[in-house]
Amino acid sequence: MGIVNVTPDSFSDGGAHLAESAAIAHGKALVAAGADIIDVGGESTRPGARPISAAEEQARVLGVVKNLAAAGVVVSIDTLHAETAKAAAELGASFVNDVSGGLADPAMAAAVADAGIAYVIGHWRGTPQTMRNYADYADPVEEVCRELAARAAAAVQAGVPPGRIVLDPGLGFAKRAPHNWHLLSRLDRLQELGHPVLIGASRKRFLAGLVPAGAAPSGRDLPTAVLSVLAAQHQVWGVRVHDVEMTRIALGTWAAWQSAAGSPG
Ligand code: PMM
Repeated sequence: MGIVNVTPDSFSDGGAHLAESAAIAHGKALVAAGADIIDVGGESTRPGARPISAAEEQARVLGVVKNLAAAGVVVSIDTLHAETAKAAAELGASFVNDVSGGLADPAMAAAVADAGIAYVIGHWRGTPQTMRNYADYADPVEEVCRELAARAAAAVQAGVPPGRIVLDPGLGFAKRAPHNWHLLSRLDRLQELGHPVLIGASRKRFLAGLVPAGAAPSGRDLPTAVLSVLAAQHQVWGVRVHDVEMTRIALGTWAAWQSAAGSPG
């Protein structure tokens, strides 16, 4: 899943694709680089980000969704707003990616059910403004699994078929670095919830300690690619990344190793 943030303020690539034409071109370039899905978002959810209205968000993203879907791209709409999810689905989006798992907008799950598309349910606590205060876990893996299972059950209750639900542990959302690493080390536990798992580690702050001090967020693409291979080895359904080309090279390297294993050469 390649990321197109049509935002002025995302931590990782804010402002780079704010013009509609630039965002569309970037989405197409990510497909050419090997992305299967393009995730289009108009609202930054980094800690402390300013919330925006559904109308402001739609002005940023709907033209991008419409153009990419019309070009045959599988589009995911990254939104907290049910109204934006509905509008994007009408324009051809195939997935709603809601990092709040339906907590931000109580109308979200029903909107996804009505639209008949797939639903990526992320784990978070609080809001981007308050989530730092909720990064407190006795057992991060069990607590995230329990809370994600509850969000999935609420979505099913609202009419989303279980087979259309993808779960995402929400790395960095109300989580400190050790929480993220614990979750990555127990992907098997997340998978036991019975849904495909999506991982969004790309360029996140918990990777900063692995690269030279002061490196730009894009300097975290190498540890992101390594994580993508490790996640693939654990049979995750998808990885949400900025640098699709590097991810494809990393996954291709792993696949070459895999395909040689067990063959006589
Ligand atoms: N992270 C961000 C935004 N959307 N969606 C999913 N499903 N999972 C994530 O981890 C996730 C997300 C924040 O990162 P960005 O600002 O680089 O897009």
